[in-house]
Amino acid sequence: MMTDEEKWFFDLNGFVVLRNAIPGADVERMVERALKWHKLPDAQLPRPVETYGGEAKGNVPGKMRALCHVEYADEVFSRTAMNREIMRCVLYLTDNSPQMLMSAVQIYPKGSGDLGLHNGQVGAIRNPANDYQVGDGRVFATFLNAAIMLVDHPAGMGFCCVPGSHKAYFRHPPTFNTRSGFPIYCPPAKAGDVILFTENLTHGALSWEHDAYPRVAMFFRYSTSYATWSVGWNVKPDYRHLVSDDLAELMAPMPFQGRKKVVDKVLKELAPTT
Ligand SMILES: O=C(O)CCC(=O)C(=O)O
Repeated sequence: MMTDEEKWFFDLNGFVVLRNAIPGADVERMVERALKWHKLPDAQLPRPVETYGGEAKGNVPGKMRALCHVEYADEVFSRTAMNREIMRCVLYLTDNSPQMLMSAVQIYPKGSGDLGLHNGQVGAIRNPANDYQVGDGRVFATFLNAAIMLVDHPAGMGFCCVPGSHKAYFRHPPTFNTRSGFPIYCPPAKAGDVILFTENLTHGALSWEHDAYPRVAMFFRYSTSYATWSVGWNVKPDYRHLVSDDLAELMAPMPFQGRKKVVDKVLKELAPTT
């Protein structure tokens, strides 16, 4: 379900760019929702949407604001969480055991500042909840982030990473940062492109400095179904009726044995003749 070229690129770099994966009308709708909600304090947001980290810490003028749980508040987000291009890769990389962990639409005003480098493999022992393995012609990753660019990104702004750091052994020097130049890399991206990366990749973001529009990007995080991330990030019982049965199942944890019905359904859609 990933092409040989995608597997090669993902293994080498820790990310792959799925060009033009999101329909234009959905991109426009997500931007419209994000900018509308961003004008509001948390108390006026459609429940259960809320600012990541709480309003006091996460809604600071001039800084990036992440609005979470948006898949409950508008169908465009729940549809995109199960976008077939994203699912094609997430199912493959999790060995058909996915769990949608968390959503956030993020708004970055001009001058938002850099988002510091985080994650990256260090040493030989790997955390199974954020693992990366390759062997037997396969690639396996247990924690993935689908970063959907909702506006065109000029060179040198937005998502950046250290390609290959998902397989690093040494921690980068303490002085190394987003402004260190090579090997920092900022993949060029247009609205509708998805940068799908393993969370084991060292990544961050370069300050948004565009005059014409703020940066808007949507992040969906997926793990294996048998992992957990943080308490309280599974399907919200009070809002369960706002998402489809398929998405609710994708969001639910599931033990190591067995396979989610939604996985069989998506696999069938992806390869209807098998
Ligand atoms: O802004 C980006 O492109 C990266 C965001 C990120 O790394 C995060 O939210 O953890």
